Formats: sequence, C-alpha cells, structure tokens
Amino acid sequence: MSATDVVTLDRGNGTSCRIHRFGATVISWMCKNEEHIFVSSKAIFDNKKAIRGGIPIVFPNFGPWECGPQHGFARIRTWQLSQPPTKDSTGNIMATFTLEDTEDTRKMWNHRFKLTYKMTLLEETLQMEFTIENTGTEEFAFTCLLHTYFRVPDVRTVTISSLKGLTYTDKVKDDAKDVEQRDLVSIQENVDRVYIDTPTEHAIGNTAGGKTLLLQKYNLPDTVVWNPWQEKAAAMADLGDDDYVTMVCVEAGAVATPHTLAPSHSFQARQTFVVSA
Ligand code: TA6
Repeated sequence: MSATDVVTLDRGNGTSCRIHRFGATVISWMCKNEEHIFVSSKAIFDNKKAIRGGIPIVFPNFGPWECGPQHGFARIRTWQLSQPPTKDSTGNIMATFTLEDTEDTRKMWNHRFKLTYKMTLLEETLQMEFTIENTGTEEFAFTCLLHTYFRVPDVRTVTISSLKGLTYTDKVKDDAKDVEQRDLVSIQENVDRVYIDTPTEHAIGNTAGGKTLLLQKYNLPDTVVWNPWQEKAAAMADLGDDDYVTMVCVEAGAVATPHTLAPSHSFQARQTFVVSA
C-alpha cells in the first residue's frame, strides 16, 4: 500500500481518518486514540479486490448484479482526490473524492455518472456526504449503500437501536420477510438482514472502547445488519477466522427499491458517525 494510495485527515489529539483511494474506502477513523473502523487482518490491497473492511461504497447495485460484480464497481475503482485535505476555521478537516464513468464501466452498465464523496472529520464526528449525478442523456436506476464495518471489542455484546417493529428481509433465511421484535438488536449468530424504511438514527452500543456510536443518515432509508459468524468467516480468504468477533456491519443504504435518476439530476445522501458516550 503506497503512501499515495491513502489520504490522511489528521486533527491531532488522536483524531484522524484515512481513506484508501481504491474505492474511496475509509480504512480508519481514530477518535481520541480509539479506532472505530474494522479492517480484516487478511484484507488484500491489490487495487483489484474490494478491501475487506472499512467503508466500501456500494454503487450502482447492492447485492448480486447481472451486469457485473456483486455490490457494483464503485468500491473496486480508484477514485480521484478532487479536493485534498483542507482545514476550515473551526478546525474541521475535509477532503473530496470523485469517480466518473469510464469505458469499462459503460461496458457493464451503459450510463454516464459522476460520484462525489466528501469526508468531514470533526472533533468526535465523521461525516460522509455522497452525491450521484446523472451526467448522461438517459435516466438510470440504481441502489447504493455505505458498507461500514465497525470495529468492536466483541460483537456478542453489541446492541443496535431503533429497529423494533420494522420489516426486514432475512438473507440467511432465503429472503424471508419478518418484523423485528426487539428493542435492541444483538448478534449471536450469522446475521444478514435488510431492514426497510428505518429511522434516521441508530445507536450502536459497545463499540470500540465501549463507546456508543450514533449512526445518523439522510436519504438512506434502509439499514443492513451483517456478521458472517464463524463458519462463513472461515470460508472467506480475506477475513481472519476470528475477525468476525471484532466486527459488525451496520450499513446505511437506499437498497430496498431502485432509485431512478433523470438526466442532469442528482441524488444526495449523508451518513454521520457521532461518538455519543
Ligand atoms: O451487506 C451484507 C452483504 O450483502 C452480505 O450478504 C455479504 O455478501 C456482505 O455484503 C459482503 O459482501 P462482499 O461482496 O464484500 O463479500
């Protein structure tokens, strides 16, 4: 991994964010010396395979895709650093990455687009603003998601709020639909669920350092919760056998129904992490 592959935002005081230009994948968010992002002990950084961990960007398709690789191509392309790290008057640091269609993306999916991904590092907050522009002459439909791997001491003690009463698709049970009954969702087995029309904020308990993280989202109406658990983790070459214990994916996305974007129109979404307590 060469230095030019990774962009660092550093506020000092043990607070920084590192973004790999491959996939514009956030690979670290340190807040007061606590790392909140999980990256697999066996992650491959060959600029070919999606980085296992961090915050991969899923576009133009969440899940298996008839046009190309699962979860689309955004996470397996090198993005441009269009705005290098810049500090504003309040000490917040921001950087912007962009990705536009190319001949090879058009071979898979014949549409013109520009993605813009703006990271802002605040004192105890990380904000990600994601914009999809249709720069072509035809409308297109897409799904998208920020596939966050949170680093946790033990996934079995993690709690996720604000899912009670919501319908979810259970990908572990052949996409069976069900309704969440629990006030706080915990994970004690392989979980792969797409919760539909979720609230704009989840509190994730017992994350790194025992902290509660708030995941706040705008225009990302669905929430995916995933952990491969022991058996599936062991079958993944780029995930350490025991890595599943120290990770949990809570993913903000617009995935339940495709979103249609007209020419010259934009889709804007945001995800913010706040260290709450
Ligand atoms: O977000 C959950 C999920 O869709 C799971 O079904 C699992 O496939 C995970 O993404 C990882 O997918 P990947 O293509 O990165 O191995």
